[in-house]
Amino acid sequence: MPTPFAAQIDLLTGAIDSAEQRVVSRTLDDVNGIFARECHGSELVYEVFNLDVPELNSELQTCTTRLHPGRVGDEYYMTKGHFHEVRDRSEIYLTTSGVGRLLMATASGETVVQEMAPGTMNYIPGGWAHRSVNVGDEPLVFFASYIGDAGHDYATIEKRGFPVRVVEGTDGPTVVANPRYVADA
Ligand code: S6P
Ligand code: ZN
Repeated sequence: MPTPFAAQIDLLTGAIDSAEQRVVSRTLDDVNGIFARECHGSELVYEVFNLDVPELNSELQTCTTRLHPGRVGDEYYMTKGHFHEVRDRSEIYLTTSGVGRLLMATASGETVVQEMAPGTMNYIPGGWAHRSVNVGDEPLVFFASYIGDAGHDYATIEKRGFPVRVVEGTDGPTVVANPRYVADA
């Protein structure tokens, strides 16, 4: 059981001033396969700063994500996206810097796309896969908190993709159907 703790979060960068954190960095090589086009290289796409707590449903995991600006073809940089391993575990996001879109989809393909901007809180109910997309020119930074035993299922999204993609259109970010999406059998 953790004891009470506090941490300072830099709202512009997502950096957390704690020694007790686990940092996950994803490069273009790491996210190859999530975009319509292939991508390769050591350029950073995003980083996640995790303040780990025990993986119990009585605890709350807390972390920040810094998603860099950029595109692969006409698709904006985005996270891998996942369902929670324990499907009914919910999560909240609070954007602190930058602009983005939050894609959410159920296993049956129901899809919701929400805006992410400083001060926006997005509630992700259990059972909804989630992926964030940076549609701006600055890093998209958000704070997330989720039920401690949620875990992450990346394999389902790797196999099926998301029902929609966010591409740069003539009028800015545009949500389009993903022709490669594989619906639940
Ligand atoms: C964790 C939460 C976020 C993501 C992070 C990176 O449940 O949803 O902290 O882990 O934004 O995305 P992904 O899909 O690579 O984990
Ligand atoms: Zn999550």
